Amino acid sequence: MKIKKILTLFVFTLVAFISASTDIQAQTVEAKIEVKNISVDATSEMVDTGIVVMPGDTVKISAQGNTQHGAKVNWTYEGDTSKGDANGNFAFKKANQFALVGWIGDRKNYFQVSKTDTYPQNINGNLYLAINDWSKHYDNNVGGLTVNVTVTRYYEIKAEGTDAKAAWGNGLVKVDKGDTLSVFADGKVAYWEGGDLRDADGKDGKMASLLAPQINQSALIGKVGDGNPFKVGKAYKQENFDQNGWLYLSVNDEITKTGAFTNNSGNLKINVYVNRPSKTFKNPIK
Ligand SMILES: [Ca+2]
Ligand SMILES: [Ca+2]
Repeated sequence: MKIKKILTLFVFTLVAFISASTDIQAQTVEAKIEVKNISVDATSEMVDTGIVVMPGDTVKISAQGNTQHGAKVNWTYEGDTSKGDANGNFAFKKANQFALVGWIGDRKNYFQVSKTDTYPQNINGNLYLAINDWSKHYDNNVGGLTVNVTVTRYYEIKAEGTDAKAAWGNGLVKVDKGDTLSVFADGKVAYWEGGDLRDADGKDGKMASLLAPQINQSALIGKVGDGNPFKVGKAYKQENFDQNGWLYLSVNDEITKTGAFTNNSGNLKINVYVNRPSKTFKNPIK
């Protein structure tokens, strides 16, 4: 009872703090980045999910499908839970045999997906996945898992001076050729503290000084790698993506005007969905 009270107070204080800071400090973003249909082939010793996990992120992983390792016995992402840690010759000794494991950046910080609620915090790195088997004995494996990863992140869109790179911020997710990318944005953007709040579709009017001069002002904009910026607005969808690269999102403010990217306010809630195309596993289960 007491703990619940303290927790409620803590959450309330946190919410109050977040809403106070969104009103006065900067353009804040709550982004949910979901990558669906990641193929973890049982023969792969390492699969890069195309997501960089940042300190403070919340990570959720779910998996479907089966794998076989020698015998015609199907294992889910939980692996063989009837035994303890795999040990012996297994690639990931402190995880169940044939279980899905993941790691952020350094492989030595691996975790078993089905046994992990809280992922390593304060680590910055690519999220990798693999299925636990004997090291260097992956070729004979059959089947694979289809994995969804969701990362929730709070950050600010902010840049000092005329730093366009900072205005675009960190890459949110790696988009590959053939992916379907959808982005939905709720919330408001203001060009300065206390300025008019506009939705992610922005306001009419283009200016040479904008981060994306060909797109209307204060709109939510995106780019993939070094590609041309495109308007995201409140809703964006592109099927069968035609380029590879990191997805960046920003608001279309005047980057050639020093200070323009430090004084914004408002709060955007952005949902990014990357749907990978279905793949056939190297050795399908017969
Ligand atoms: Ca094997
Ligand atoms: Ca501004």
